[in-house]
Amino acid sequence: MRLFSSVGPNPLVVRMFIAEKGLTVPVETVDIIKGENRQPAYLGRNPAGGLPCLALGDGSYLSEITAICEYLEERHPAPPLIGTTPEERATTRMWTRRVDLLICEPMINAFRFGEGLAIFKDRIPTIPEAAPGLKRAAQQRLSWLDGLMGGKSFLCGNRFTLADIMLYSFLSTFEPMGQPLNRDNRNVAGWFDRIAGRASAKA
Ligand SMILES: N[C@@H](CCC(=O)N[C@@H](CS)C(=O)NCC(=O)O)C(=O)O
Repeated sequence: MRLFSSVGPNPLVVRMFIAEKGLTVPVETVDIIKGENRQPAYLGRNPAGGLPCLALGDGSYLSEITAICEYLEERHPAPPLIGTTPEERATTRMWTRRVDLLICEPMINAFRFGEGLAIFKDRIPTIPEAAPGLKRAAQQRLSWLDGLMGGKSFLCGNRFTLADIMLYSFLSTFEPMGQPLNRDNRNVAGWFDRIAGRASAKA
């Protein structure tokens, strides 16, 4: 296997997942600021153009972070980061999808349409006027999440999972780029600091 990686929250999700699994996967860095990922060589691996992308070694490539992490979990079940029972796996997928749709996607689109507009305006459809509203929507959902996190160590209770990795990767990436963590959300802030203390957070 070989991981095509870059700056940004999506590749960080997969690098953290790999680190938590204790796997060693060679990494090739692609320069997304210069648009190397929008050139034919990379589009041949992932026609959607996004990073990361996992080369499986048989000539095939996987992209989309949840698909890559599901694949790695099936190939390397221990330690479980999605789950060992149908109930655990479904609960992880529920929280992963919630944080993805309600928080991570608004955050990253706010960046693409705001601070990152110069990079993205000629690559994807952008809606600059939506950036402030998307930031507000993500913050409102974080406050909603805060109300559900009391007494919980992780999004799935006492299990550290892909859902935590995903939310942490996005919050930590955008914290210094126009979307700071609101520390009034004490449960989320405590959770964030716990995840930041894991060795994988530096992956
Ligand atoms: N839905 C994709 C998103 C991939 C994505 O947007 N990656 C960003 C890096 S965080 C990227 O490649 N941005 C540069 C570009 O789109 O040109 C996934 O799950 O991997």
